[in-house]
Amino acid sequence: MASKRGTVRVDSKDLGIGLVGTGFMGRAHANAWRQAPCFFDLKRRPQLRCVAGKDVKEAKAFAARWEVASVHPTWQALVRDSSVKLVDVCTPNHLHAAMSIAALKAGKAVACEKPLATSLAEARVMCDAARVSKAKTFVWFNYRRCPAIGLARQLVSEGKLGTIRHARACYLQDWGGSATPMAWRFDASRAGSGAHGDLNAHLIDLVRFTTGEQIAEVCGAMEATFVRSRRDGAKHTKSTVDDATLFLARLSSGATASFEATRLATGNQNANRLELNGTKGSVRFDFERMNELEWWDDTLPKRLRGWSRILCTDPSHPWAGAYWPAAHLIGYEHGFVSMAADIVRVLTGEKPILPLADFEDAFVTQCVLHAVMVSAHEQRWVRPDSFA
Ligand code: SOE
Repeated sequence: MASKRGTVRVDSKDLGIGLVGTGFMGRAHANAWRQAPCFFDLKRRPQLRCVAGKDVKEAKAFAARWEVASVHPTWQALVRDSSVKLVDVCTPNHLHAAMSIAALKAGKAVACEKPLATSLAEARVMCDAARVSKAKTFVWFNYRRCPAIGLARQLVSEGKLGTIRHARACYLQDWGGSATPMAWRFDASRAGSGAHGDLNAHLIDLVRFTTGEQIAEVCGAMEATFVRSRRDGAKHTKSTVDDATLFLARLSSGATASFEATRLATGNQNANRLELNGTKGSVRFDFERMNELEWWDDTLPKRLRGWSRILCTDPSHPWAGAYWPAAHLIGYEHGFVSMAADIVRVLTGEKPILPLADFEDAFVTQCVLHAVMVSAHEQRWVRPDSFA
């Protein structure tokens, strides 16, 4: 039965979403839940029932702007709300575990921002809680849902690249210089790590997702902190995370891989790049040109070989058909919209367009993040699966 609370339409058949966090990701997710049923045919309509944030006034302003039906004074109250079927966790990393575990104990599905946790130990407890509750879990690795990344995965699984010999992944940003004031992302007690958990988590997930392989061993890891103190209002506060973390890896097939994550790559604003080189061809992706996938087909006669630039906006590309006519570009927010739609599909017994990461899957990525730290500190080869 549809009813109205203020100006917000609430229907009991809808899938009630409770959102925790009103920052950058809170906005990206609120937009996604609202847009998903407009673009995708879904069995149930996700409905943002309530929001909670660190500040009630801010949460009220957020609710008014994004048309969220109600505001809870605490995240605990939101988890107890019986209209909430899925708790969406978009908070700083140190809060992921407590919120997700409480929601799972209350029998709710959970969609948690990446990285899953600030440490391997925390991630393990979250995974255990998910296993016990049997509720569905999801982790917002949004870049999986770029149509170009989906196409890269399809080309690999169709054998178009042959055997993958080499993966090159880098995520280069430049917003973390000394002029950038203190924020939770620079505080190890709240973020866990810096560029490593924030950016390498995406890269590790993307290499695993597109190649279908695991990261068998890591070595040559190097982490660096260049900015040790940051302006924090009138004072200065210690910046306690890595600004850059780089490492090498071997995939389960034996292929080599390199990973670079930094927030100090001046001039590279959001260069999330992936290159896969195989025996029959290669692909290249750069998020700064997210609608494109470049493909080299090495099976063509030599005189015809060259990079082709595929505009991944055709209805035959994953998710693209839900949006605009071919060649009309999509943006950052569409990855979240497509992910919200795929989450609803899973919750209503349908298949997602391509697989989503759950806590179990994100735990595997967390093991790689952890192995890299061990490799950096002990200067040796480390197997991520030794922590599983
Ligand atoms: C900040 O570094 C950030 O917003 C990350 O937290 C996101 O995961 C990434 O997609 C963009 O950069």
